[in-house]
Amino acid sequence: MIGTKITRGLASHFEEQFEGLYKVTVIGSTGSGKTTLLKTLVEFPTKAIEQPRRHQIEETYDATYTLVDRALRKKKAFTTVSFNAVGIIIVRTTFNTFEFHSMRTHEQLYERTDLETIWAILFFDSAGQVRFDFMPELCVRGADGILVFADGSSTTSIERIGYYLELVQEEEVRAKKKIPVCIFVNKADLREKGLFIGGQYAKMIVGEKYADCVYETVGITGGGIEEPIRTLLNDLIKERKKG
Ligand SMILES: Nc1nc2c(ncn2[C@@H]2O[C@H](COP(=O)(O)OP(=O)(O)OP(=O)(O)O)[C@@H](O)[C@H]2O)c(=O)[nH]1
Ligand SMILES: [Mg+2]
Repeated sequence: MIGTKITRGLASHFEEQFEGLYKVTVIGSTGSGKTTLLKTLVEFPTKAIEQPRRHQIEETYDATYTLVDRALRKKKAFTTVSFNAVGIIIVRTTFNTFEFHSMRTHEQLYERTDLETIWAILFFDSAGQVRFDFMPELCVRGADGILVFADGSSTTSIERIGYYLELVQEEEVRAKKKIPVCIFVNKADLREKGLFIGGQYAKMIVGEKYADCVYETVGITGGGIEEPIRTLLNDLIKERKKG
C-alpha cells in the first residue's frame, strides 16, 4: 500500500494528532487547472505523465475545451495523460494555520511540537480529456473525498460538473457511504478580463444538494482553497468515524 511506511511513522510519532491516510480524487475537464492547483501545494514530478498540450487539437475533439484566454494559447502548457498519485501531508498547527508537506519530507515533522491535527492525503490527479473518460471513473473508486474542477471561463466545462457528480453518486451507492465533495470553479482571476463566468452559474447547474460545495478558486496561486480544504479535511474525519 502506497505510503504505508510513512503513515506508520506518523502514527507512531503523533499518536494523538494523526488522523490517518485518505484518498482524495481530483476530477474535472481538461485544462480546468487540476494539476496546476496541486502543484501550488507541494512540488512533485510530472514529467512521465504530462505531455505538451496541443490546444487546437483539443478544441476540435474536446467540447469542454474552449480556451478563451488567448494568453494561455500561446503559453507552453501540458496535459495529464495518466493519473498521478501525489502524497501530501496536511497539518493544522496549534495556531490554526494549515501547512502542506510532501510525504518524502515526513521525518522533518517529527521534531515539531506545534502540530494539532495531521492528515496524510493521497491525491489522485486524473486526466481530464474526454478520450480518457475511463480515468476519473476508475479513480473515484474507493475515494474518501473528491475535488471536482471546472474551468470557470467555459460554460461547457462548468456544465460537465454534472457528469462528474454522477460518478460521485454512483460511487456513494457502490461504497454505501457519503463522499465529501468540493467543487472548484477555477480561474477566478480571469474575472478581471471579463472572462470568468463564476460560481453562481455552477450553483445553478449542480442544484441545491451541492450548491454549498461550490467555491471560486485561482489554481495558479492556490487562491480560495483554504476554506474548502478545511471543510473537506474535517468531513473526511467525520465520515471515517461514522464508517
Ligand atoms: N488564468 C488562470 N489559468 C489557470 C488557472 N489554473 C490553471 N490555469 C492554466 O490552465 C492551463 C491548464 O491547467 P492544468 O493544470 O494543466 O489543467 P488540468 O485540469 O490538469 O488538465 P488535464 O491534465 O488536461 O486534465 C494551464 O496553462 C494553467 O496555467 C487559474 O486559476 N487561472
Ligand atoms: Mg492535469
